[in-house]
Amino acid sequence: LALAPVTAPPATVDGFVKEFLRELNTGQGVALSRSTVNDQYLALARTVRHYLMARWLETTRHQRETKEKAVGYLSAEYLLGRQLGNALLATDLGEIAEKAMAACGLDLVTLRAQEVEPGLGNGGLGRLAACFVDSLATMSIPCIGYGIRYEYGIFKQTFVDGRQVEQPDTWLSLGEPWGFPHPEAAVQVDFGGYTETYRDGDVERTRWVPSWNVLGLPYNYMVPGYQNGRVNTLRLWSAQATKAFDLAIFNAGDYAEAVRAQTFAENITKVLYPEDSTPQGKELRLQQQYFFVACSIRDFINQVMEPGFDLHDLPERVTFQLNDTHPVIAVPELMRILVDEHKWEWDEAWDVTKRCFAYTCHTLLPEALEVWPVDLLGRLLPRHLEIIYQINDAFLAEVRERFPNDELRARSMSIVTDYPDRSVRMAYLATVAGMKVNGVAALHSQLLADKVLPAFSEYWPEKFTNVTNGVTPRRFLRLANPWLSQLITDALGVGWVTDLDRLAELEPYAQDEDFRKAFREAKQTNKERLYALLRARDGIELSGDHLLDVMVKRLHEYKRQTLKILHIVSLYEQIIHERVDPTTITPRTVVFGAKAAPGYRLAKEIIYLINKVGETVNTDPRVAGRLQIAFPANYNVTLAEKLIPAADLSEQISLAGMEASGTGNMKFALNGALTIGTDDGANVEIRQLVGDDNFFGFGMTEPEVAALGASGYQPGSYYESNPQLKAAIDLIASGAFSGGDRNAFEPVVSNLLYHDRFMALADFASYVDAQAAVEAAYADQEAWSKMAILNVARTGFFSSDRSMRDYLSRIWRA
Ligand code: 26Q
Repeated sequence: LALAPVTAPPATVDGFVKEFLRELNTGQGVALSRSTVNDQYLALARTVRHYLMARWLETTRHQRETKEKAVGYLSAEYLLGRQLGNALLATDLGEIAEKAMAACGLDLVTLRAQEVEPGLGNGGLGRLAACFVDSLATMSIPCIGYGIRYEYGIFKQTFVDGRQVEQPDTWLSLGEPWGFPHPEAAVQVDFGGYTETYRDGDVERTRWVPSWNVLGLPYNYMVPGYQNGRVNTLRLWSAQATKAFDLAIFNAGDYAEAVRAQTFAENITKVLYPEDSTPQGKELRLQQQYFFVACSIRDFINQVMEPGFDLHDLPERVTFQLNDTHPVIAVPELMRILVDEHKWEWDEAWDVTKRCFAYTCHTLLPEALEVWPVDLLGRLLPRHLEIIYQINDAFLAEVRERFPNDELRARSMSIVTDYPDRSVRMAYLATVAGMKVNGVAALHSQLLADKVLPAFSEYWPEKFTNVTNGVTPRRFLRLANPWLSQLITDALGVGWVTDLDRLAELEPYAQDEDFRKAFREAKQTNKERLYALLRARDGIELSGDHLLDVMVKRLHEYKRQTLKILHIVSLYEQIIHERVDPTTITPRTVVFGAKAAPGYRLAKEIIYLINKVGETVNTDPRVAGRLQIAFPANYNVTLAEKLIPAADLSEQISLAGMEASGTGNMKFALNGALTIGTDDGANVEIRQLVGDDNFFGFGMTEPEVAALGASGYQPGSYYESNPQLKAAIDLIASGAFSGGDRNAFEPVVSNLLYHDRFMALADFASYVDAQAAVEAAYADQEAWSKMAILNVARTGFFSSDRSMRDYLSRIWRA
């Protein structure tokens, strides 16, 4: 039998048309003349998939042959964004596809708009995972991304009378052309039950006797490198009922019970938890975590490694990178496999395990640190709980040996804590087990070591490192901003797409009048494209040649959308009370995008406030042409790709010491927006790189924040002593934005006046000054363009390719 190698269809317009029609006709059973846009989109996606397939098989074969060390990226979230555009770019088939569709009488842009993005993440952490797998594929580095195929991703946000209402995200309902199910590689995952000891020769061993199980069904997604012939794998797991489980019940004659059991199993991957901080200790969430991690470890050992592979070599073949603590249960799982199933000695197993994992922390907020109650863990994963205890005992014994008579220290480092309830601190487990621990920006890594895990960084100083986040220039510059990309390519050639440091060569162009003009034209084109989209998508009418001021990110008190709204209200108040000469005002359009966690009450009140302020401002003739506000619902990756390239001003205004890194900040700077920002997260590094003259910095520094907190912060004193601030808050409280209802915004107003945990009032004056500096700078368009171009030229550092090089040299190859 001749085994012909899998080959891609010919990369010609003709070849593409043939493949497309074959997909549509024989793949889907639809005639072109009778097909819907969705039929056409699906056929197009499957066509592009065919071009990738040969490369994917070749990548997998090559990997098996070379046995190169791989990265196993373990993440509960991947916020991928639309796939088609990226796949066309990676394969360089964009032009061919466009012509091929035209030959069929179809419009590629229309078909691309049909794709529903997989929103399998909440925000920054999930999008970071998607950028990282893109970079690894582009750099030809072996990586398998492991995660969860949620049936419902992040909810769809709608506004009803200005309030957020959530709708389920039915991303799979129109068909999903990018995922390949592999039922033959399904994995069983056990839960519950108890443990028991037994004699095995002359050793006593423990075994886990679980009480129920589910099946993990893998779906493969292709992760194409940028025009390099490489296609890595993203493997997302879907939960299914096991046959044995429901057969037994079926045979007992209880059909309804059997169906219920099936639903129970499939619940595990039903929906993404939409909280991205203050995690509730929900049992289903722990089930999700263990489910995907157990599937992934098993898959890597049994499917990815060659048969007969010696597990002692595992650390030479993989690093499992833990994307926050969500997958940390992988640590006791690997220990369980080695000790219980392979019957290794504890020390031998621990030596291998601790060389297989590294941990990335993404927060500083104490309430965002995951903690699992011992009774819950013990009920769901009794053997894992025992193993965690044993890891902790061995670790604390070591601590006590190194620091005798320092019980306070040992207790402060214990993985298991008794207060407020007996529970497991997952960040501590990850730190003890990981060979490295990293924060996601320089400032964050410093604070992580000094404030969150001080005892551990003292104990293992060499374990702690920083890797500043990055973003993929393919999606967020090349794809999202074709006009600026063309300008850059005209100046530098195409190499910058995979070598973003080359943007530095743009620096002299900031002095070039023609280049600046072309740069402004590109920005204008992006604004018009955005306004057309918002008109069609949301019925939002924006007009005029305004400064476009954008704040897009999850809604959180610490990110301080309220500070932004106070500034807007203040501008409005000054105009309507004729405190400013209207002709001196820089016309400004402010765009918000933000989802609130459904259970986060105050965040939802802030959304309501933004919408109501927008309604009032946008319909008040006194400010017409000077100030307008847009808050399109359901901010997601697809909208980000249109919004970010259009922005003039990027709002990065979190309280210093709270935002671990931010990655939106990087996307804006790379697209030539100037940042107004605090000294927080990666803003610090952006400011250093672009220079103080090209950055609008304001607000307290982290040490100043700490000092103010320690001295007893009183927001009321700022309200009393700053008339501009008082006027803004009073206007909100007066009912001016709520048809006279003085209670409408009471939760937000009283929180600001009496609590203000994130010190918005303390930074208000400084923020307003910085905004005035923005207006002055924007008045000189030539000078502004220079600053904007310098932002692009000096932020190549924030490519996620660079982040990957840092992970390689500091963690994966360390
Ligand atoms: C945990 C347990 C239970 C339920 C939900 C969660 C959960 C889910 C998502 C906790 C946190 C998240 C997401 C956190 C996140 O997105 N953090 C952001 O990570 C970015 C990438 O490093 C940073 O740039 C941001 O600063 C950080 O806020």
